[in-house]
Amino acid sequence: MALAYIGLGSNLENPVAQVRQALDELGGLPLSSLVAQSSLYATPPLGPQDQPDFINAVAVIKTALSPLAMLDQLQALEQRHRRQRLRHWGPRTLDLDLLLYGQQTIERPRLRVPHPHMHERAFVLVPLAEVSAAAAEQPLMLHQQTLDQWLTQLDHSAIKRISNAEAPKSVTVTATS
Ligand code: PH2
Ligand code: MG
Ligand code: MG
Repeated sequence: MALAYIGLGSNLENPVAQVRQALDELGGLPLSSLVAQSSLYATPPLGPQDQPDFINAVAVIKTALSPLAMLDQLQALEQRHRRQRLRHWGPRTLDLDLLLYGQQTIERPRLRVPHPHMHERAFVLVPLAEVSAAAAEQPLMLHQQTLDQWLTQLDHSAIKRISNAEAPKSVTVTATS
């Protein structure tokens, strides 16, 4: 089993609902369970500015899926949210990025892990910092710096938390009498 960190983003067709639903769906992936989910954040668009703000979040999943099998699942989920690839960095109903997979470094045509731009993006690192404290035993390192060090170098003043982190819905606690 490995811990996989997934970045979620949406800025079309009720983004808050898209992200909430995707968090639930991630918990239902085969051979996987949702370990933690961040708050939802409203974030100004990176890239073309003539598009709505994004809702971003990060989920942590414990999984026995391989990285490429996980990528297949994420892309199938994007399709179920009627994701279309129209414009580079343009608006989308749902974007699911495999940010980290255990300690692995993956350089494949289809998949690069750690996600090559994550350390430059406050809309990824702010929610990631929230969940990594809960999920990881040691501080996360990216390119020889901790997450906190990267965060101090980024402007995250425009990143607004809009809802609190919730316990994963897939984890149900049953009271026994
Ligand atoms: N995703 C993009 C392009 N721009 N901007 C924000 N704020 N959040 C995103 O998730 C995002 C973006 C392409 O994946
Ligand atoms: Mg993305
Ligand atoms: Mg993507």
